[in-house]
Amino acid sequence: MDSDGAGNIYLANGSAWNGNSSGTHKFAAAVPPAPSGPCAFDGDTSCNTADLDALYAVLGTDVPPTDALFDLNSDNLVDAADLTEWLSQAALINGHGSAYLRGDTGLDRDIDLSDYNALAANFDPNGTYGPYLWLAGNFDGDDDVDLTDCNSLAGNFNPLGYGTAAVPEPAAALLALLALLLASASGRLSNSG
Ligand SMILES: [Ca+2]
Ligand SMILES: [Ca+2]
Ligand SMILES: [Ca+2]
Ligand SMILES: [Ca+2]
Repeated sequence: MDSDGAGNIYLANGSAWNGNSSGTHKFAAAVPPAPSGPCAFDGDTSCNTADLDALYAVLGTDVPPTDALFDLNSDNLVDAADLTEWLSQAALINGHGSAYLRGDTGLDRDIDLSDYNALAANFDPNGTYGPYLWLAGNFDGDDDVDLTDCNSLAGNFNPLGYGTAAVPEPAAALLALLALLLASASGRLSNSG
């Protein structure tokens, strides 16, 4: 038996396995398919911020020359729309029922003080010390961490976690109840006025 550099295995003529007289049998190497999809941006199969880092490196480019792998919405551009698509597809692949949200620096399904602190530590509206990655609080893939990024985080702020099941946390349930009470109270006021 012999093998070559490509991983193919050859069974030499005359061995017990040999079924013909033409020479050698070649067993083709099983070539694993190249990883594809949103998790493969950085060359592995897990969906995490490393893929976003790779996406940011080619954001604002055309396909081709950029690899079509990054063009998740197939419009021959790699831009913010593909980032949005990644957040949706990657969350699904990781078993979540809704997309990751801008503001969640570590993709841990909450947007809390630690996310805010990451953004605050890197706040740099002119991008002087950039470019910045997703983990640093740059949620739109440009070179800065500015008010746009801050507004994304503030708008999605949810320390209890987002996209969770329908059973609300006690605190969230309390807030929802308060909102209902306020709404019905103001409804009564406007009806009586
Ligand atoms: Ca990956
Ligand atoms: Ca695209
Ligand atoms: Ca988070
Ligand atoms: Ca930004």
